[in-house]
Amino acid sequence: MANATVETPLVRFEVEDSIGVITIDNPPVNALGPGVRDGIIEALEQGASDAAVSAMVMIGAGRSFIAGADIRQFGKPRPNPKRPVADVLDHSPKPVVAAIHGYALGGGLEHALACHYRIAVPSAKLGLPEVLIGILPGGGGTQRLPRLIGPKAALEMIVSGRHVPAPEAKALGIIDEIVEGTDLRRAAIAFAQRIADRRPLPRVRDRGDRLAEAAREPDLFETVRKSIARKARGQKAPYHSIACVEAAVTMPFDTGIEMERRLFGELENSEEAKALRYAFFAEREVAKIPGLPKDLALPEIKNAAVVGAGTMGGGIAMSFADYGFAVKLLDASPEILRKGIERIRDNYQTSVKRGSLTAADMDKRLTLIEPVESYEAIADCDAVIEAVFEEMPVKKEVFSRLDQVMKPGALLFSNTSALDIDEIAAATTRPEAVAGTHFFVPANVMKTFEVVNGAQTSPVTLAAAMQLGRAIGKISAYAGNCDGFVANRTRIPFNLEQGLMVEEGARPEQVDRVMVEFGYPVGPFAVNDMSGLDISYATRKRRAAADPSYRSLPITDRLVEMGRLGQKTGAGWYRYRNNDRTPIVDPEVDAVIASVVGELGIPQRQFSDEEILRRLLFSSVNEACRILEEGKALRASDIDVMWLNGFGFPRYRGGLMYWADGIGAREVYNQVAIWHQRYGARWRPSALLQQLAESGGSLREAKGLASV
Ligand code: 3H9
Repeated sequence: MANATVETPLVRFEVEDSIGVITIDNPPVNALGPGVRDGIIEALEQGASDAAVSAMVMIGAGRSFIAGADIRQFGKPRPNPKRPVADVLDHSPKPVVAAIHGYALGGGLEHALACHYRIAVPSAKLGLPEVLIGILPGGGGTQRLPRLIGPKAALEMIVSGRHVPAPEAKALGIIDEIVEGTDLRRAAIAFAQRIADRRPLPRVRDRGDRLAEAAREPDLFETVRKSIARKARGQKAPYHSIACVEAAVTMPFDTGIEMERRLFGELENSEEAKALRYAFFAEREVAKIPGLPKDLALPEIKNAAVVGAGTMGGGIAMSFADYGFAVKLLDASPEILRKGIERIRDNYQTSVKRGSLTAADMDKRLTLIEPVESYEAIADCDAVIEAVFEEMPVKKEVFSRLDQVMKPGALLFSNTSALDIDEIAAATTRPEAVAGTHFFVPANVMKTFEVVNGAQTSPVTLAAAMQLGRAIGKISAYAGNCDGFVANRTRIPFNLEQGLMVEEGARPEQVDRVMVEFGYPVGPFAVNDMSGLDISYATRKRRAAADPSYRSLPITDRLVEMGRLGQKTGAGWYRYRNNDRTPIVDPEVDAVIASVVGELGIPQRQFSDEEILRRLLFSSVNEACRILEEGKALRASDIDVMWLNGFGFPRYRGGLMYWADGIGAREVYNQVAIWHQRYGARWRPSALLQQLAESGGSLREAKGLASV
């Protein structure tokens, strides 16, 4: 019989069949916001003092156990709970069982680790993802997890921040029991009754057995530090986390906890943590399109089709298959289709060899991709994504064909990266069903998914495209229709300045070094070599033909004309040895640069690292402001999300606009204005940038004027 004894809005305590059930009810994800911890402590005290209670259960209401501390509270003054919940649990005279469904993350998992037992439904996910927001598990996680599962497995979880599925958590020893069936609460009460009388109470803090593993692997911590050196460059959180786990092995529990608390305090307001928190919320905000009715009934997309079996089309088809969707891959040429499927198989096989995919999963995914040769074969698909050659007449022909064959209600998407979506839509009799869905390269890997809203795109089509991106694991972001849309349009000035600085005397390897030191995984010239210099060559020719004032890049063009297309030909901006992707500085490139600048009579000078960084990024900031001013993007933070997930911008710097905001709109504007004087029209400051500079406004909070 249930008889409620304590009631706070956020935490409930009820006694049922002699078990005290503590329910955390703080929607949407039961984050440990203000009041939640105190509520839990009150409930634990209530349970401890109630003679009718023999054991307790901690469970989450709604869709999750506890997703962690309330991230919105970090960096702000906040009341501390009366005592750490874990201390109260450690001193509890009665056993407490954590009953986990949905997510037990960060502080949520740390609460569970301080409980005496943990059970979970099979679909639950557990993790300590603090490192992903620039902090470390500050609620005892770095001390308890290694004691429970051994330092090696704990390090892997804490340093990666990954979500561990319940069955794996059981195998690791985090979970005591997996609960089948639908009633977790009932199962938890039954479990609590079973263990109610067992003594001593199993406290993770008292365990030492698994820590001994570290002695058998004396290099463990150093090896992990080395293994993350490249990825964690410029960041403190991963290293502080490792230091804490090391403390778990070398120090008494309470000393380890003190160290964890101290290092957590150091990280909470670090620049890296602030930037990563911003990125976390920006990635949630980007899903929201103001003005779209919330209750739109969206068509269900059960099967999709991709037109064009080239590299891009193949990557898009893989994106669907990777998320369990059946997809038809259409190409009129049987030869291209055969090669396309082969390329997909090769890609999957590489993943199998690397160990990131099982052979069985590869087979499953391959069977989801059905090659077809006729438009009629895709007519009944719910959505189709065109990924043919990037030329307007070709796109129009495809859309006119799609218009003839596709069933009513089908969504027609174009993967164009720059072309006018309205002109493409005009090739159909149903422009309301047409939108752009721009994937980045490689399509199956990159997360940015730009959804381009045409003048006639209906709200349902727009919302369905956004939803589709999320369904295949992408981060959907709104873009208005303009040449290059939002992501590429903000990136084009960067690419131009990169080429021009080399004409003026900067070395490609200097530019690459500056950007790698800034935090990019690879420098922009090395990236050009990876993607192939010939790709941008075609785009440049198209733009030059359309716009007589277009500034071409004669050095790059010369390299292409010499057959130096990048890694695929063994030479581009750099030289490459057989089967080795390490760029080697090549005197032949120096000769090309010298000859082109000699012909054009461009004076040469030295560049400081700072000038290179600012010239590349400020040009993009200025363009981003112009895009916002035109209402083609909704928010500056959306642009940051695109740069983080599409262009490799270092996440711990928050994104293009966040980074520039750290310098300040005034300083950015002043520099842009100076370069406008020196270099001419392409540096004309955007009106929005000027306005923000004058008003002291925030770049990262800038909003576009679009209304959907
Ligand atoms: C921590 O625990 C520190 C401790 O070690 C020690 C401290 C002393 N706080 O992502 P969604 C919001 S650090 C505040 O769209 P999903 C989110 O903003 C924390 N808000 O749903 C969104 O709000 P809105 C460690 C949060 O189903 C709404 O909830 N934990 C938090 O795709 C729905 O979120 C983490 O880092 C939070 N902790 O994914 C976990 N979590 O509707 C962070 C979510 O206004 N969270 N919100 O836009 C996640 O990874 C995902 O949200 C989760 C659900 C996987 C849980």
